[in-house]
Amino acid sequence: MKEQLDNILKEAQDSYYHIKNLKDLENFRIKFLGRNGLLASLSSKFKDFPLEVRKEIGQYFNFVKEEINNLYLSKKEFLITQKKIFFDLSHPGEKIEKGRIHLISKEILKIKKIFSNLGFNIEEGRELVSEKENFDLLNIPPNHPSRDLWDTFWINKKEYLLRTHTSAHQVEYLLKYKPPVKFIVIGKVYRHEATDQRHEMQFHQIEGVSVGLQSNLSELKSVFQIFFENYFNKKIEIVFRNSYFPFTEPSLEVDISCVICKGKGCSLCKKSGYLEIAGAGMIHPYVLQQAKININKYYGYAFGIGLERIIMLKFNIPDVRLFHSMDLRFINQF
Ligand code: FA5
Repeated sequence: MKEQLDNILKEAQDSYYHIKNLKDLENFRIKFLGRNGLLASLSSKFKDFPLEVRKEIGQYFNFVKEEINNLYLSKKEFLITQKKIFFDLSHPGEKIEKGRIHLISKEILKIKKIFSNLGFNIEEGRELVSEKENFDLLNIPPNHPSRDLWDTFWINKKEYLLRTHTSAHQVEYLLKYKPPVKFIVIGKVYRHEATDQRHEMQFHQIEGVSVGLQSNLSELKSVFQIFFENYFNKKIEIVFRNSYFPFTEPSLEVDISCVICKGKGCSLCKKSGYLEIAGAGMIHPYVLQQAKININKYYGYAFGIGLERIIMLKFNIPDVRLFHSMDLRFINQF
């Protein structure tokens, strides 16, 4: 029996050098290690031997089996590595998983186009802004209670912060362009707040600003109407409500009918049938003055739309946290 095992091992060692590809390797495995292979057929004869002999032969059998298995594994690793390094023209191609543009980035491109057609310049601003830009210039002085509306990620002991809203760029671009002017600032904002279906710690806003001789609330309403009809590709019911922002007077909040429950009331819209998608209003004279604009001549309106909120309504997405979840089952749907 030992001699037979030696012969099998020798034969396996010789065959090892003739294995050229994965098909040869599989034949090798079947011949020596397979269920009906050479080793398996020998093991069926063990029962004919007395117990002591059987034990000794069993050990030697295991040794030979392990040697052959090691030959098999080392050749397998070699062939796989070689296959990766050398391009085999006859081998069928491997499917490569393609990346894709994230839904948010895709929608930003469409939104930029719509506002550009409406005559707005497109800006992005910076995510890191000063306290002055995010608050003071917007009529929100230190210790003013309205600062609590925006839970802030401060940097460098309150000198800089991650912008809590894109309104932080209103004065900057008004100084840059001079009226009459229309621009949007689109990008990521950050808030140190608890998350839920409608609230994330990082999300995107679209800030719109128009300053001119006749910029007024009725123009703001028609810009909203045109924007949303173009974006959703259908007529949209928009509701304007009174609100408060220190940098607009009067101030408005803008709601759209909830698509998830079709206005019936669900957990996303807090059972109201509507989802808040933007803040807006006429720019406060204090802010216009910070931008060195003659407030006896020019008026301005501004708005800040929550980007994720409108994408949720467009694509029936029930939870804002899905956008940054890195869950490919979500991302690959769009
Ligand atoms: C503002 O941030 C104001 N800067 C908007 C503004 C601009 C008012 C210009 C007047 C003039 P508010 O905090 O309400 O307002 O946020 C605006 C929109 O961002 C909300 O209507 C909502 O759609 C979205 N939003 C607010 N917080 C979150 C959040 N945590 N997660 C996702 N979206 C949010």
